[in-house]
Amino acid sequence: MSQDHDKRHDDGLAVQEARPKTKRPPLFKVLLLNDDYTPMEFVVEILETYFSMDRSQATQVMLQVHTRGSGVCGVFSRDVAETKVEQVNSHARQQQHPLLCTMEEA
Ligand code: TYC
Repeated sequence: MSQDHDKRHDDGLAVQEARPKTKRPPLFKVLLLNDDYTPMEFVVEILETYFSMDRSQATQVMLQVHTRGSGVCGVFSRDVAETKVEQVNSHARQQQHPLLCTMEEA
């Protein structure tokens, strides 16, 4: 029998177990983009409805998008971010607003 794996003839070396190589799944920022036509009130309602913001938070984020060009609605797992983007864009299109929602890795 090989002595390499025989614990009775162990040479005293401790062997470090390999760390399980798991990576935390990436997170995604969901962003709203500014445009010249979507009414401010519609954007505020989007932020309340799909991102659970109260009116004052929603108004702040809407104004950030309006003045800076874009703003973060929230940070989510890939699946949740994709669903929010889809829901917001489809709702905006139904109401014939050009509002764009997008996502990027956080
Ligand atoms: N710029 C738009 C307006 O003046 C308002 C607006 C805000 C549009 C945020 C899009 O994501 C947006 N009516």
